[in-house]
Amino acid sequence: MEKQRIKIWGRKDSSNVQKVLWCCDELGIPFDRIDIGGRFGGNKEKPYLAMNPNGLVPTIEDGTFILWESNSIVRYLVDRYGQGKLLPSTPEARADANRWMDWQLTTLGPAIVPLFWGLVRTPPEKRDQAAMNQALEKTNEAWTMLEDHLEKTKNRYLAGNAFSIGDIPLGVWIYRWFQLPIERPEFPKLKGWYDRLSERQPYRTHIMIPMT
Ligand SMILES: N[C@@H](CCC(=O)N[C@@H](CS)C(=O)NCC(=O)O)C(=O)O
Repeated sequence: MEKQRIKIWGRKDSSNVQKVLWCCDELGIPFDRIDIGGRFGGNKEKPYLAMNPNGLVPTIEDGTFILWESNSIVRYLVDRYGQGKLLPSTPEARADANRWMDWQLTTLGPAIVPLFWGLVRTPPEKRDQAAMNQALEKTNEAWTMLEDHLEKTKNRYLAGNAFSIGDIPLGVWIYRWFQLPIERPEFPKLKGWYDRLSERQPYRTHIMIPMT
């Protein structure tokens, strides 16, 4: 499938936009990105809502095709342009990759986002310490599950020994986790996985940027 330029709507410091940017770079998909959301605004205005009724970023336009929901976008890009790249080769490993993508949305995300907001986007005097303690506990529990998975399987990446689509949503958050000014338990397997991701240029370009 020939790669045409796609349009990505969303600010580059959004974790969900970053998944899409990282994926595009891994697959060599050319794109134009438009700043929207956060301090740029625009995402609650009619023209944007007509594309994405959630009023959240990211949204992509690929020709006449419009899509929102970051993990669905990543799956679409791999399906359309990946030619097998980033997709594990067996149904079991593909299911594993999908499972960790879903788990980021259902479990790790809801645990870590309040912690991130408290520490990075809220001035110290306005922080809800009790809520942050609870978020830290839940986040530690979630990462422990992933640490155990890597320990048990001896996988180098989340869905096998090759980097795949399954690494993208959680890979965005492992960088943020290691940057947060907190005391962290020892997670040697997660650290090894994070170090491997850090060797990838697209990861360094789109994910390892200052947190704002
Ligand atoms: N489930 C959605 C969540 C999207 C989302 O929450 N985006 C955040 C940024 S990470 C957003 O648009 N926040 C409002 C804003 O940036 O103005 C997805 O994965 O795409």
